[in-house]
Amino acid sequence: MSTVVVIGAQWGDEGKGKVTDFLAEKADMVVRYMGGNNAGHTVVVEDREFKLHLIPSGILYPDKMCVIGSGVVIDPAVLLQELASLEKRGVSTANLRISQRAHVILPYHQKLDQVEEESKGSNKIGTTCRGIGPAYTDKSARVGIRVIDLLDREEFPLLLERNIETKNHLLTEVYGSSPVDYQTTLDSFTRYGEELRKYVCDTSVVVNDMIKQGKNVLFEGAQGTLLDLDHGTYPFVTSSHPTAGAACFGAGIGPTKIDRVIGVAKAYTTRVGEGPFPTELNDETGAYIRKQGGEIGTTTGRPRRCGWFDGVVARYAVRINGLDCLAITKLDVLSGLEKLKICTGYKYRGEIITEFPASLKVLKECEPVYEELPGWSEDITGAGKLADLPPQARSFLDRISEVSGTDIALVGVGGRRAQTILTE
Ligand code: 2SA
Ligand code: GDP
Ligand code: MG
Repeated sequence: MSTVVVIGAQWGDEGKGKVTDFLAEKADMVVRYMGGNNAGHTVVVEDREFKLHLIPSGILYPDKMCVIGSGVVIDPAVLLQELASLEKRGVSTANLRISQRAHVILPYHQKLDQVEEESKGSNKIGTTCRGIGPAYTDKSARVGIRVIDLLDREEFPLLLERNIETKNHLLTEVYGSSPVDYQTTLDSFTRYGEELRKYVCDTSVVVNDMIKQGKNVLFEGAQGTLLDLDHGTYPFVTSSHPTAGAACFGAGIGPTKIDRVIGVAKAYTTRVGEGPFPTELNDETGAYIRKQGGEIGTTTGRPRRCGWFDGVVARYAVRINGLDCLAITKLDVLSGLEKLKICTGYKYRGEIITEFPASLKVLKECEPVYEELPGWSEDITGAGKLADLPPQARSFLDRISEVSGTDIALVGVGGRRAQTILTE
């Protein structure tokens, strides 16, 4: 296995948590390298469901090292809650390491996320309102507060004071909202820092040491390729990089250290939040998929928009991430549909487009070109190998592989660890 990056090949929620958990059995370390508690990764172990936001999915195994890298933005209150809730359920968090260089989400980030969204009206992004965008904005503007600063009793009050002054000006004068209180924030965040101190270190050293020793390291992506700040449906994206390249800078390793990249995609497509979605189904079939697939946001509880598998998106994800293969999840959700569709291209002003367009104006005019395939009615949630699947399901997978231009290494037929088919 060696070093493997697991990324979302669509708009997030492809089942990265489940796939990471499945692969983690053979891993020595699992690293989260990007995003924050906007992410919601669901892992089902036997009958117990875990919804992880910041902590890598490997934490559910007692012997795996888990790392939150420098590319992640951390809301310490949420992280402490997640740690406490895992401990309460008997999951040890002793193997967690947190990067000194990760940036901290402060209460003004969360407030700014909310008021900025409100001020956009119908142009809102549909963010998770967790302060992710404003925290990454501060990081880029070089005024962010890092975990190492949070732990510095002299530095933290000064940085906080400087930031709170400008953020409160924005909050009150520009957005007409209420300010954030300096002393309350200082007290609570100093306490959070002390509680987290034992986990904090230079995680790049830890990850590189593991790789040097020839150990198996998994890099768990967050969100999806089409939400990437550079390559997604900008501006309807997150403020970080869900694509594979980010595993390098978000974990502090070089590109030469990555052996394999796996893209996770559903057998259909979902999106949560605003923004273009060419294969969206605003009909009974979309509602059927939402219901069968339990397509509700893991973090915010918002209903997810549902549509057919989009081959243009898949090919784009293969290219942008250099995917070696795909893991196709939630095939079981399509059982019972008489006809299935796969989008093979977009029709734009009479011409067929096969590459994902950058312009949202063009995208808006694109009509998906569909290929129709027969569905199956059998329950496939007990299938343990490809041969157990109905021939229609196997043909559907074959076509997804052809249209995407890559192999399928894993197929998900249910939310549990065991409901995973290895194709080789
Ligand atoms: P943000 O909060 O600034 O990152 O939002 C910007 C856009 O990114 C989308 N986004 C997501 N899309 C899918 N899943 C995500 N995680 C949660 C989940 C979402 C939830 O696992 O279900 O619970 O609503 C996630 N996080 C961010 C977001 O919808 C915006 O379109
Ligand atoms: P992530 O953000 O990519 O980790 O995905 P989420 O956890 O937000 O959403 C995926 C949902 O699908 C979770 O509820 C998973 O338990 C579930 N899931 C993952 N793989 C499968 C599968 O193959 N079949 C079914 N029915 N559910 C799955
Ligand atoms: Mg999710």
